[in-house]
Amino acid sequence: MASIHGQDAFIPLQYSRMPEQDMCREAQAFYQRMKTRRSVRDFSADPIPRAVIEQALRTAGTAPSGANKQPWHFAVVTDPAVKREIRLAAEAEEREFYERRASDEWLKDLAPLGTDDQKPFLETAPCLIGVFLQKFNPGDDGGKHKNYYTSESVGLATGMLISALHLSGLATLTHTPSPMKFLNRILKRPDDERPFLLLVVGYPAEGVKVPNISRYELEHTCSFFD
Ligand code: IYR
Repeated sequence: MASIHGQDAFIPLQYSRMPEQDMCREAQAFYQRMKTRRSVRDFSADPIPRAVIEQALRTAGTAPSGANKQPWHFAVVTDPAVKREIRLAAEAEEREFYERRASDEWLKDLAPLGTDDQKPFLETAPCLIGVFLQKFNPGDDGGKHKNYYTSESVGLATGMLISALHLSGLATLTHTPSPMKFLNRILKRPDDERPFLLLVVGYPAEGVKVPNISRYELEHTCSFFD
């Protein structure tokens, strides 16, 4: 068989077919667990296990990516001083957003969420994960090579990260202060990386409430060509 760097180019897939009954049960069980995931904006200050974060990041790293370039970087923050710096920078941007940049329509769409320019959760939550997108990679020659389908790849990895954290018993908020270039400075990432989003991670605050919103039925989001 062809080999690269002394390794087989292809290896057998680890896979065994499941009985249909088990497939349906697994699909149903996964949905039942995933549908309880909600974005949370009020976090407990209790610390969370580092091992859970690391394992969830490994899961994120199994996402498919363009040409397997894995064009992501995750900056994990638990240092209170760094969290504070991020909060202050994010709130400055959000003030601009709520007072000037956001259109009336956008503000109307956000009203049910009850959000404003105050982001105390950026300090309260025990962990923030800055997700960065790498448009380029150094490659084996140390040059500057373009990555492929980077938004899709990083979006997929982030979705898997959120799922892994949720199934491990942690709450998350996908936060997108805009613009968030300040994250490059604070988290010491190179200029050609794009801050993709800021994931807030922790236990939900005791008795936290979430917006009373619902998800579309399949009829609304899917079409079938059987
Ligand atoms: N970044 C702002 C506004 C905001 C925008 C969207 I789209 C949301 O789904 C939620 C919030 C903020 O975090 O308040």
